[in-house]
Amino acid sequence: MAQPAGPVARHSGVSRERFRQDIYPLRKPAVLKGIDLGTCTTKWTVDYLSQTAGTKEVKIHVSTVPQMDFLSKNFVYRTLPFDVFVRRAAEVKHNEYFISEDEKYYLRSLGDDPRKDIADIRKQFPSLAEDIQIPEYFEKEQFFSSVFRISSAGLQLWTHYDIMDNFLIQITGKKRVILYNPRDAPYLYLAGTKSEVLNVDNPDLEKYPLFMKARRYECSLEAGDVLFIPALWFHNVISEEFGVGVNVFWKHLPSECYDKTDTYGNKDPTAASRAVQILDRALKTLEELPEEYRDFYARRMVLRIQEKAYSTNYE
Ligand SMILES: O=C(O)CCC(=O)C(=O)O
Repeated sequence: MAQPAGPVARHSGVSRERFRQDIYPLRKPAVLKGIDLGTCTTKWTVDYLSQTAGTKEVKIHVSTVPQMDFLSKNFVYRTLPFDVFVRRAAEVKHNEYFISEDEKYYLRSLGDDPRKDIADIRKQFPSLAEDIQIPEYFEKEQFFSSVFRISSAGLQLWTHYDIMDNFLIQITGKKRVILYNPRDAPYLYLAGTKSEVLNVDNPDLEKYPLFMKARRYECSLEAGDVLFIPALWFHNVISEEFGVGVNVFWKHLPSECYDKTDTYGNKDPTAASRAVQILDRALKTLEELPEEYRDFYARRMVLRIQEKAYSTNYE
């Protein structure tokens, strides 16, 4: 059994000004309904997408099970022309497949050279980008990336956080999104930016007993909805239908805080990475002490971190 879910606020017809003044400063997820997203909401059928974007090759995740696990890597990466990928992702059983006839597909689009280029649908998919009006509720210079998220029905993406604020714009299809407050990170059994707890609806509480302490928020996204996911909020996404999303990330910290080599937008801010390296060195230094002393000084260090670095201004 999962924790009872708290609500995610829903707002209709939110203007840029209202978002910036009333919603954004709360630093909480919110579903924005009724925003004009352009013609994509009616045009982006499977036929139109395949004909318009054509045969451009895309790297996709292919999985025999709906619950994709990044940590145990229960999926494989394959490449398909975009039109073939969209048709396959929209069907339940496949005549042509990689592993099994009911395999599931997931696209998180990338830059042309993912080591150097950032995903931007205006560059990689210009003919489709014309159809979408991205709600620019941030300054133009803050824009970081725009990413296609296209998934088979039933597919579930592991719980993770991103370091930038983002809009998950659901153009077609339905999703269920489960979110956790960044403050509940201690209960999520993290490995890097991802949680080990895959089955958030029915978690293995013997293995993950603290998971029940994580406050759960849940919302449904219908075609045309935009979910604001503030940086560091954990999210797990279940595609209830085949659907197309566009995920827009923007930098809300000064540019110099971000890792310049990060084309995905998921590397920790450079000061956080440096602090973690320093902590690792401190832990190595503590190993010079016998256990009794190591324990004593480690606890004092934890107290010092709590006193000096924890925010008091945090619900
Ligand atoms: O919609 C999805 O498939 C994943 C979305 C996501 O991870 C995000 O908005 O950061």
